[in-house]
Amino acid sequence: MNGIFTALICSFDENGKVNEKGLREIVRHNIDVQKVDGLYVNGSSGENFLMSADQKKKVFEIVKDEVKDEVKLIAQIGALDIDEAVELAQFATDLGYNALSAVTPFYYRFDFEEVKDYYNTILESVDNKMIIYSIPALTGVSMDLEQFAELFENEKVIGVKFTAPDFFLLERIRHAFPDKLIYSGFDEMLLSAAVLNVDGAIGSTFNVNGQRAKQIYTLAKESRIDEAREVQKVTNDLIAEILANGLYQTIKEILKAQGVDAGYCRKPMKRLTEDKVENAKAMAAKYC
Ligand code: NAY
Repeated sequence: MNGIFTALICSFDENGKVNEKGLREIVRHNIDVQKVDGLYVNGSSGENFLMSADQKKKVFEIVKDEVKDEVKLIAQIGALDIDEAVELAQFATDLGYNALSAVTPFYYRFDFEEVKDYYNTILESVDNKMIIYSIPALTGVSMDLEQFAELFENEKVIGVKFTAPDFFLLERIRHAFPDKLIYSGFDEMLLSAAVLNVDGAIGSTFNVNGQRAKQIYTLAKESRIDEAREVQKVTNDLIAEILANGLYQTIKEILKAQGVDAGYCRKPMKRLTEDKVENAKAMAAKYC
């Protein structure tokens, strides 16, 4: 389960329906062109929190059917409706997903006991492993070292997707839990996280920049830091342009420029203006 995992973008048609052909093409592009080690399915980048449970199931099915056993698969099943989270956990497990991940429950400012109960409830219902999905900037849920330690007491909790810029905490978790898996979640900080000896990374921009992400990760593991820094610099030039243009929409337009039917985002995410579509095409020509 080590290495570079793409936080998979999903293709939707003009009406917000899952575009199966496009989704399969995105999967193939990630495996055949970006050559990533695995896929993280129905995360933020997959617009998970904008989809119905049926749509999420459809995505899990299509991706597994396309991938078979070519790369590792992590299913993000976290949901505010805990019954839905349990149902999706069982569904993805039955399909053969290698591990589950669940975002920390958000919106209602749950206390830590409630967060812990959420993970234990999901894990009691399913025979699979769990990667905590921590993304404080979007959920408002920050956990400290002691709280991660409590979650890690459950042996089925095998690691964390750490999407935060707190490298002090990241180092403390790494030091305290050498046997848990830590995935870096901010692509623009991949080199810094790799130097701290994370086990891998999960990122949205790997849909279009996976090869460079693999280079950064591998070079850092080989202590070839000067070379890794050069690749991170080009990567961050691209990420800065993507963020300024509209994150998920731009990734989709870059894919389209390469012949991948990446479709549209679901509402209320907006469409790119023509100018921004042109910007994305220029990024594809320059970086991909
Ligand atoms: C997810 O679940 O899809 C992720 O969290 C992937 C991590 C990404 N975070 C978000 C919120 O999209 O790849 C990052 C991020 O897009 C990238 O670093 C640019 O900031």
